[in-house]
Amino acid sequence: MSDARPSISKIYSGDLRVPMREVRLTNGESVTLYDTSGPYTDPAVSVDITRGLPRPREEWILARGDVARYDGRPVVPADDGHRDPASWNRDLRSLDAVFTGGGHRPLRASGAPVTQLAYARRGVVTREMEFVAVREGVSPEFVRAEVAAGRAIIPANVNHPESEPMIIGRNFLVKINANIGNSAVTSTIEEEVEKMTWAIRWGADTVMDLSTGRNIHTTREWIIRNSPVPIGTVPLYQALEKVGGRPEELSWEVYRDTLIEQCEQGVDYFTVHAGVRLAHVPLAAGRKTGIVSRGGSIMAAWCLAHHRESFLYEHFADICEILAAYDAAFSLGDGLRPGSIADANDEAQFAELRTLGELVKVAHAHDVQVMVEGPGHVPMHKIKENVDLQRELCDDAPFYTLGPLTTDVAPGYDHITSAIGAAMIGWYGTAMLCYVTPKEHLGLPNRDDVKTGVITYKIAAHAADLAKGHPGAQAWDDALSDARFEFRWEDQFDLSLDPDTARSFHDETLPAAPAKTAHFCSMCGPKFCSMRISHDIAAAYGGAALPPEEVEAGMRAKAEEFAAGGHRVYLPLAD
Ligand code: IRN
Ligand code: FE2
Repeated sequence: MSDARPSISKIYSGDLRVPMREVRLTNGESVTLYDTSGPYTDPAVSVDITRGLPRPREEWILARGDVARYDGRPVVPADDGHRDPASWNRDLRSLDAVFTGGGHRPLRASGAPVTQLAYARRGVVTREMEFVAVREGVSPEFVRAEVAAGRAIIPANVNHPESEPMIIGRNFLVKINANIGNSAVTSTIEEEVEKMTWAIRWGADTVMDLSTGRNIHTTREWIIRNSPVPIGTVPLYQALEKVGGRPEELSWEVYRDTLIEQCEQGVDYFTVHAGVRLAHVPLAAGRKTGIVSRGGSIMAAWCLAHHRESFLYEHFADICEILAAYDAAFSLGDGLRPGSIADANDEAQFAELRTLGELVKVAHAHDVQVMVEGPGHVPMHKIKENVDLQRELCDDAPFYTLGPLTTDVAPGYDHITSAIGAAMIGWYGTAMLCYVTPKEHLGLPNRDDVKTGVITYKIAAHAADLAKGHPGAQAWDDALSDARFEFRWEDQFDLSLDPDTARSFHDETLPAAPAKTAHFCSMCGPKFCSMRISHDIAAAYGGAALPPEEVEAGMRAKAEEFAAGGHRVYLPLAD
């Protein structure tokens, strides 16, 4: 994105300094767009990723007077490689650059829950709610009421003061999440931070760090300290690392400690696969593609190995108490989501959804914010049922889906097979869409894949916003359409989701500067540009509305002209 161009700049609205992207058009007008990119696109701020971002929320959090700082880290089990400070230092020494922004001393509730849900229910409009209201163009009271009703969540851990609050709910703009994370075939920590900043500059509203393997704690520390968007994780992945990758070795204690560790770091929301109950596992046995969720298969393996009910399910209330103390939100995992068109909407999937509905009520009873994850692979005609059922069973808690992919036959293009489903499910009311990149099912996404995934999902989310009639959504389209119709090429590029690509495609065939003001493009050429012809017609009639008789006479004359020309729509090029 050419943020250096004077036509696109970062602005801040009001006392809370809500960031926005302003596009100044060549006709003197300007358009303000939602901006997720953080301080990275503000030329006035220089970010040193080894120190972390400024902390705009810190003051708000402390002013509420209901959290306390730990004096040093409270629980560091000696047998835990990932939590032993000595091993962190070992990790740090292995890096090229050392993270100096550490010394982050975690906050925790000193009494009652410190969640946005708890405040909203007490009638308190928090700074976070005010911030979100400005971003979304709605009243703070509307935000509070939606959060209080459990219809929307503001993922905002008290230990992530670097974040710029955002809201996830069916009555707000549809959001998108980008997954990043290293794996055994690993990338460096700096590369992971870079993937996060890259994803948000193209519009990711949240980022999930799905790292496994080495340096998992340190990687996450770097990502959170440098992220202006909420960060989500799946704590089960790190817990599994701690027990050497053997699911049957997992225990509630290891999981609990991992959860606390991540709450202290500032993770804003957690995928918790508590809906995979022992009794659900056999339901997936007859499926075409079994259990495709990583977390789901880990929990299924644990349940079968011990022949016991899931410890996540049994300890769900304990998990709620932990999350309530930091205001981390739930993203209830869909461990039994269908992994193929054949398995969509089957009994395993919906049995899990019924359990998730139960768990939503438990979370709400603890004042913990909660959203619910959804599929997966679902053909178009089976999508709506998913949303209707989720809404009914989960008390309107926000739905957050992975696509869904609407067909299985296009590996290499699953950002597209899934964006079709994402646009539909977003239209039906899904609040957040988890992106799918072209590498889905094939490999780890690289930088280009991340960008393609984000842009593809911004398209799906915005298409849904338009269809839902979100106030303000269409203004962006109108501005771009006007620019297109009036041949303001630079404005068209600047207003697009991916200005760089739009500009470079145009340059491929018409690189000369004058082409940026030309009244045609290379697609139809000067003679056949429908937009230019429309202008000519308007100009021929003086550009003003004519009386009906004159219009009719004009039409007749044009018809005769057309007949005299031999009824040909496409004229051969004369030159
Ligand atoms: C989103 C909706 N359904 C699943 N997701 C995402 O899948 C979730 O947010 C997380 O990023 C990832 C978890 O994958 P597994 O462990 O369920 O495969
Ligand atoms: Fe899949």
